Amino acid sequence: MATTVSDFIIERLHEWGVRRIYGYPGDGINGMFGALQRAHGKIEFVQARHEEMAAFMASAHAKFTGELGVCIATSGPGAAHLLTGLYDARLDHMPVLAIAGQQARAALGAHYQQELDLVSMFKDVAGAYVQQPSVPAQVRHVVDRAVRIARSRRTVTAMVLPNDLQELEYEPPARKHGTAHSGVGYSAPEVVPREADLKRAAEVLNAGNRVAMLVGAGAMHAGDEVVAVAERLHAGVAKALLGKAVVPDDIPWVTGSIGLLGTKPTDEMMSACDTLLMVGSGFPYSEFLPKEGDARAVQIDIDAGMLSLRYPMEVSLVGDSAATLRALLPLLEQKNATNWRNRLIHAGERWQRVLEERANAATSGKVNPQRVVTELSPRLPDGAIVTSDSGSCANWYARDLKIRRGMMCSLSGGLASMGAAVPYAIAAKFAHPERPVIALVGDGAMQMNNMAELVTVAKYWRQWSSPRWICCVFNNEDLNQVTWEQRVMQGDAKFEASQDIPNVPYHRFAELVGLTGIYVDDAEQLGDAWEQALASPRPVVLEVKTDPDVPPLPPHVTMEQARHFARALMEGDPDEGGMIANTARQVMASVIPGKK
Ligand SMILES: Cc1ncc(C[n+]2csc(CCOP(=O)(O)OP(=O)(O)O)c2C)c(N)n1
Ligand SMILES: [Mg+2]
Repeated sequence: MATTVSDFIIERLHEWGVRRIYGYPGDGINGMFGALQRAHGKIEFVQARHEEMAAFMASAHAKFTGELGVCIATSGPGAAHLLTGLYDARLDHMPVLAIAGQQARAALGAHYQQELDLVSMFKDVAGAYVQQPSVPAQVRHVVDRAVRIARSRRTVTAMVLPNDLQELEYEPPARKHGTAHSGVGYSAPEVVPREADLKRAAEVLNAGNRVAMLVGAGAMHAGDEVVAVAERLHAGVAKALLGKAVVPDDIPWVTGSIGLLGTKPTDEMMSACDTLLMVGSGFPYSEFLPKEGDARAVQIDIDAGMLSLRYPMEVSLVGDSAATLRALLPLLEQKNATNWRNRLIHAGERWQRVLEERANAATSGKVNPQRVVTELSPRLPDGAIVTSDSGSCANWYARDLKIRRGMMCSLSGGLASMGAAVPYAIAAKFAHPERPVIALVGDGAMQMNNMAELVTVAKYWRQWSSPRWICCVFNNEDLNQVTWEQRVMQGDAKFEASQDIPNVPYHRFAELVGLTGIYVDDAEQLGDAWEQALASPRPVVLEVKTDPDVPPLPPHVTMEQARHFARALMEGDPDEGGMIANTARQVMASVIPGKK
């Protein structure tokens, strides 16, 4: 049988190193699925329940492997479903290729069934490269450029394939005018700034007495270099949400997360430092960085577009984080900032006591959600991968989960989309089947789409070399993160019509689809439940009945936020009683550790 355009594309993607594609079929993309089948597993196809989930999986594949993530969907609705997952990859700078079907070339422009203008639709999310080839000889360079551009710019690209084109016989481009002759292959350069710029950066850093570092996902492969530079500068290290796994939390001068989901030691460090070194982070909220002018600052980023954006930098270095830190190190003088270091270490110890108090504070009948994570943290097996959804659990993930060396973790950062934790955890397991994988998920996010992806886990888990895969559901019958945002940011009482969500027995749903379900409604059972889940011979849904009245407090509560909260109470919040008692306990734990 002649090689079709689709056979050629699959073969070419294989040459590019693609070994797995996430997606969902449909008649707009059947040619490609036929070719996938004929390739006899050279590229594995993983079937998600929904194309958005397939795109989240592709994004997570890129995050957990450093490789290109690939997702595939049919024309019209399938392609449209991909968008949110693709935006997740785009905003977190992940290389992802989307392959979408399209109606036959002769029907295009005819208001045909399932005909959308997909090139225009993808133009924003995959603006770096989106093409709809119209003849076989065009396909080779479209594949090559789509992959090379996605990888080199760490972004999303898209290929839209008319269904009749997919089935045509493949033709290489003829040697004549008006054709392109492309090849396979890309290796990332090691980008290091010029010596003169490194020296300018070193001068700023050497002059400081109280250095703060902020590291993000761009420093993920530079953990050792971050530690070496921090030791030389006697700096403290804060971590942006996506940079949580860059350095372990058991280092006493690692101050933890930053921002609304941040820690008090980070907040203190950022307001007291005289020098800031930011590495591989696009952390968005400038108000959590030093006040403009209070600190001299240096930033390292591989993407010049992300430089000097959140804080006016004195020296902006374009470079790979690991290579640039290595080049910088010999230019840095050993500091002896013992007071600064001790101040950070003491702040860290105080904060740890606050977190413990907050997690152990009594709640009104239901489980304190912080405790779910503080009980997991010390039980995390080596090499575990943790994902979190967007919702109040992201607060506990950011603050209470202690990452050790060799672990990985991620979430939908820039897009902060609900519904990413389970598809992320599925992609993590496909990429690293031997590692334990744990997803932390709110009940709203379960209902939105994560529940359906449990069916995907049930379909595939027997293929994984280790079955250890856990989805922990925080069942608070509330869209809690937003309920608190409405109270604290807007001063509005809880709007039950928009915030209450139905109670669903997630653990029983798990059993229904063939997984193990565990239910916990008493904090004292949490430790055993985690141990049981981690030892389970099949994947587990651990459902915990958590208290929605525990406030996900920012590191410091501003007067304006306190006023809004008071106004929400005066408006008559339906959860007033539990909320006031819990908030008081949580705030007291921060003000005077030891007093409840
Ligand atoms: C796709 C999407 N829709 C809406 C939001 C806004 N949002 C952020 S968190 C949240 C509530 C999540 O509720 P749940 O999953 O139950 O977690 P909880 O906060 O209750 O722990 C909402 C609605 C979002 N981030 N993403
Ligand atoms: Mg909830």
